[in-house]
Formats: sequence, structure tokens, C-alpha cells
Amino acid sequence: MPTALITGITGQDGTYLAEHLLSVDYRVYGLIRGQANPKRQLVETLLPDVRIVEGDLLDQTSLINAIQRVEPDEIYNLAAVSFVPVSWNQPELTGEVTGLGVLRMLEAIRVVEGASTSRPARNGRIRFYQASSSEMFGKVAVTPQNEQTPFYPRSPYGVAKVYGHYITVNYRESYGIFACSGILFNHESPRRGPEFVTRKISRAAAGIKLGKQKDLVLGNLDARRDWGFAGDYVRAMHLMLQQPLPDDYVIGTGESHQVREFADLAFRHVGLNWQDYVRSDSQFSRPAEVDHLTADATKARQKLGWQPIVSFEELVQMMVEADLKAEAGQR
Ligand code: NAP
Ligand code: G4F
Repeated sequence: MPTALITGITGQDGTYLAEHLLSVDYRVYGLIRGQANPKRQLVETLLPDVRIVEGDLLDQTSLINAIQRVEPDEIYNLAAVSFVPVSWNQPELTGEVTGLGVLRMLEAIRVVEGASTSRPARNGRIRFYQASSSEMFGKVAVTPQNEQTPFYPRSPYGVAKVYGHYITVNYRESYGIFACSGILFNHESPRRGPEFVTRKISRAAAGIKLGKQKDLVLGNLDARRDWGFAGDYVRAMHLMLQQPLPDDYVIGTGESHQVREFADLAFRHVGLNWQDYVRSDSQFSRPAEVDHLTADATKARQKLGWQPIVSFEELVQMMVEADLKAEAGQR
């Protein structure tokens, strides 16, 4: 039975990936930080078969200890400061966790596998997945974006992810570590954090429909994103680590939509006109925006045989339906 270690187990992708790996008979460990992390109970309830190991991407020793204890075949590094606006307020922390945290994870693998510049980990057992991001493309000059598209990050988060991507490539090339970088475009679900725009909209559509919320204030309604379903994207992460050779892959649907289109569909699903409830305010604008992202996932389709199953319309409906149920039960 293969063993996987997932960092970021308390996040959206961590829970979907754990479910997927358990469904294909993995032993799954999730790395949790802090001595009293409030989300630990959430993981224990939702995923009782996941074993918890303590560690923090800010602490090199804790990562080495975690790997020595778990002896994983595969490591999925999903942990990060992942909300882009936070990265302007806490740029140093973002650099430490989202950027240098990747280096610490790779160093932990290198140390445990005993690799050095004179002794590469050619027969290294541990396979490593890094959660890279379409935010690295940023101010794009070419649409759609693929593995060859140049990076032009627009936030401290995007800059940190570019470091994480290149250090992953570098450890693969320097030490022979089986390390892959998955460049994933936005993916959402009912488990998406409420600070991200899609979940903010789906919760508001449900809350307004049920008379529990009056209106919704957003930022830039014109921004375009390539939104897919998180459950589809974790399958791609797993597939990357099953290939004969490590490589980097863009993952996305190839379709992009404006924020206003997401709002339109979500409100229509509950029989409302979004324009009666949504307004835009500069408090949610960003110092530097990423205007438009669209994936060209041809390589993943051809080499991994991966493609998304859930459509944009189905995703919006799934999120609003889940929030209708949740809102009806509380608030
Ligand atoms: P998320 O829900 O925000 O989860 C982030 C996870 O990182 C949480 O489990 C959090 O744990 C953990 N974390 C933060 N700081 C940590 C630290 N110092 N040590 C250990 N763990 C730490 O993110 P997500 O949406 O699942 O995304 C997963 C990964 O994919 C992230 O790296 C993100 O940047 C990247 N990504 C996401 C998307 C997307 O659209 N979702 C697209 C491209 C790339 P706590 O609960 O303790 O805070
Ligand atoms: O939902 P968002 O906050 O996601 P963003 O910035 O694209 O980042 C997400 O996807 C990345 C992949 O490209 C991940 F790497 C990253 O970790 C994260 O998961 O914002 C999407 C768009 C932006 O253009 C933003 O300006 O929506 C626009 N927007 C408009 N009004 C808003 C709002 N975003 C948020 N969060 N809140 C608003 O009120």
C-alpha cells in the first residue's frame, strides 16, 4: 500500500486529494501546524482515515521529522499562504511559507534521501508534487497559457510561487529528485474558503435568497478566470506522480469567464437578478490585478490523459446548492 504525505490537509485541495488517494488505497498522512489548530477537528471528522502528523513549513526540522516518521512514497506540498490580497499585507510571511517553504520541503527530502551535489538521489524513492499556480503568469502577453508561457507575477503571492516552481525544477535537475510542478488554474468547490470570489458569491446568492443577507460588495467584476472543480484537479496531481519521469503540467479547463458571469449564473440559479444586489467597491480592488487567465492544458490531456468532468455551469450550481443547504441550517 503506497503512503502519501499531504501538506495543507486542512485546505480545500488537501481534503479532496486525501479522499481521492484513500479511494485508490493509499495510506494518507496530513501535516497540521500549530499546537491547537482549530481545523484539526474538521479533518478528523471529515477524514477519519487520515493520520495526522505535526509540522510547519516554517520549521525545517519539523519537516525532516515528519518525513522520517511517515516514510512517504509521495509528498504533495499544498500548504501555502494562498489568498492573494493577504500577500500584500504579509509579504514576508508569504515569501517564507509559499516560497521558502517549498525549499524546506525539498531540503527535507534531500537530507532524508542522503543526496548531495556529489551524490544525486538518482534512485530516490520519494516523489514530490509542488502546488504551483496560474498566478505566476500574471500580466499575460499570450492567451491561452501553457508550460512555455513566460511568468510575470503581479503579487507577492505570485512571486513566491515562481520561486517555489523554479526551486522544484532546480532540485529535480540538481539532485535527481522526482519533483513535479503542477501549474493549476483556479479551482473551486463548496469547500472553497469564503474569502475567494466564487464562494463569496455563492454564499451571498444563497443568503440573499433566504433573506439572511441584503447585498454583496465585490471588487473588479471584469477579471476573467479559468475556473474548474477542485475534485477534478486533485486527480491531475496524483497522475503527475504516476508518470515514468517527473515533469511540469498546466491544469485548467481552457474556458474563461468574468467575475460578473459567475455572479449572473449564481443569482439566476436562485431566481434573482444579480444586478439588483451586487455592487463594486474599490476596497476589494488589488494594487496590481491579474486581468485574464485561460489554460492550455494540451500536455496534461495528451500525457496524463487528464480532463475535467465538471463544467463551469455545473460548478456554479454545485456551490450555490451547497450554500443554500448550509445557510438553511445555520446563520
Ligand atoms: P487553502 O484552502 O488556502 O489551504 C492552504 C493550506 O496551507 C491550509 O491547510 C493551511 O493550514 C496550510 N498552511 C498555511 N501555512 C502553513 C504553514 N506555515 N505550515 C503548514 N501548513 C500551512 O488552499 P487551496 O485552495 O487548498 O490550495 C492548495 C495549494 O494550491 C496552495 O498552495 C495554493 O496556493 C495552490 N493553488 C491553489 C489554487 C486554487 O485555485 N485553489 C490554484 C493554484 C494553486 P491552516 O489550516 O493551518 O491554515
Ligand atoms: O477568488 P480570487 O481571490 O482568486 P485569485 O486571486 O485568482 O487566486 C486564486 O487562484 C490562484 C490561481 O490562479 C491561486 F493560486 C490562489 O491561491 C487562489 O486560489 O480572485 C479572483 C478574481 C480576482 O481578479 C479578483 O480581483 O476575482 C476578483 N474579485 C472581484 N471581487 C474578487 C472580488 N476577489 C475576491 N477575493 N473578493 C472580491 O470581492
